[in-house]
Amino acid sequence: MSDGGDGNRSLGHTPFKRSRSHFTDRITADGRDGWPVEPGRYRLVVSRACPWASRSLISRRLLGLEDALSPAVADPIQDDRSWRFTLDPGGRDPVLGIRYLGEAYDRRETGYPGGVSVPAIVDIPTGALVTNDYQQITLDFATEWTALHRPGAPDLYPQQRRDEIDTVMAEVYEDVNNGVYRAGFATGQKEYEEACEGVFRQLELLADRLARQRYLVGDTITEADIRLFTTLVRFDAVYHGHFKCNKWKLAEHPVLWAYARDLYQTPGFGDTVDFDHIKRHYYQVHTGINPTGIVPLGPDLTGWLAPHHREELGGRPFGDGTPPGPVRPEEEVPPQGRP
Ligand SMILES: N[C@@H](CCC(=O)N[C@@H](CS)C(=O)NCC(=O)O)C(=O)O
Repeated sequence: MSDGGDGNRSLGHTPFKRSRSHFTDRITADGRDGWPVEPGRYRLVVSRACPWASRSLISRRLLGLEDALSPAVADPIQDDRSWRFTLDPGGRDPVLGIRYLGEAYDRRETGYPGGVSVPAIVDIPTGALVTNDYQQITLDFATEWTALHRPGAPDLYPQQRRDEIDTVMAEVYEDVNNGVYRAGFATGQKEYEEACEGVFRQLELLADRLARQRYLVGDTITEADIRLFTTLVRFDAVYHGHFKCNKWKLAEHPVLWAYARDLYQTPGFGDTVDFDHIKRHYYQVHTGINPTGIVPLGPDLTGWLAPHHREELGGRPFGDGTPPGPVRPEEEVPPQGRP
C-alpha cells in the first residue's frame, strides 16, 4: 500500500505528514485544463470509508450531480496495490473495466511514484486519471458544474461568504480533519498530545459558534459543514478509539452531537455514510496501530436517528433551494452500514 495519504505507517519517529495531491487538473465549465464539464464523461472513484472522498459523495448528492457523474465505490480494504474494485462483479469497475484504481493513475502517468488515493476523477473515454485533488474537487462541483446541477440545488460556496467559509475550513482542516490523523498516526507522545489537544480545542471553538447558529457559516448548509461533518460522523466509530482522540465522545457533547445528527438526517449526508466500510477500513488497514485487525462491535449507532431539535435555531438548510430526492437504489448503503 502507498504512503500517499493515510496508509499504514510503521513505527518510527517521523511526524505524520499528509502528502499533497499530485494531479491537480481541474474540470471546469470552460475546460481550460483540457477537461470540460460534460455529463457522463467522468467517473468519481471513492471509498465510503474515506472522509476526503465522502465530501465528494455528499456534495454530488446535494447538488444533484447523480445523472452527470457516476460513482465507483472501492473496497474499503486496500491490498498492496491500493484501492481495488473487489465489490464489483468479477472484481472490475463495470464502467472503467479496471481492477485497481492505480491502473487509471498509470494511464495518466506511467510509473507514477506517488500514492494512489481517493477521491479520484477518471476520464471514461481514455481511462486516465484527471484529478485526485480532494480540496478542489468539491469546490468545482459547487462552482464549475453549475450547468448540470439539479433544479433547487443549494449554493454550497456562496460568493459573498467565501472569505468566512475559507477561514472556517482552514481551521477545520488543520485541527480537525487532519488533526485526528496526526493524533492517530503519531509515533511520539508529545506529537500525539499536541494533535489531540488541538482536535478538542478546535472542536470546542466550533461548538461555541454552533451553539448560536444552526450551520457554520450563514444560515444555510455550505461546503464548511460538509467538511466538518465527514470527521464528526467518523468520530465515535473510529477516531475516538483507533486514533485515540478520546477526551470525550461526540455523543457526549450536546452541541456537536445535535449538529452532527441534524446533518446526518438531512438528505444527501447520512444516506452516503457506510459505518461498516468506515470501521473495517480503519481498523483492518492500519495494522501499525491495530495489529490484530480486530474491528470493534460498537458504538451503538441508533442515536444518529434521534431528534436533534436544531431547527429551533432557525436556518434554512438549502437556502432558496430544496433537498435532494431519494438515493438511487443502486447507490443505497447496505443495512450493515446504517444505524
Ligand atoms: N489525495 C490526498 C488525500 C486523500 C487521501 O488521503 N485519501 C486516502 C483515503 S482516506 C487514501 O486514498 N490514501 C491512500 C492509501 O491509503 O493508500 C493525499 O494524497 O493525501
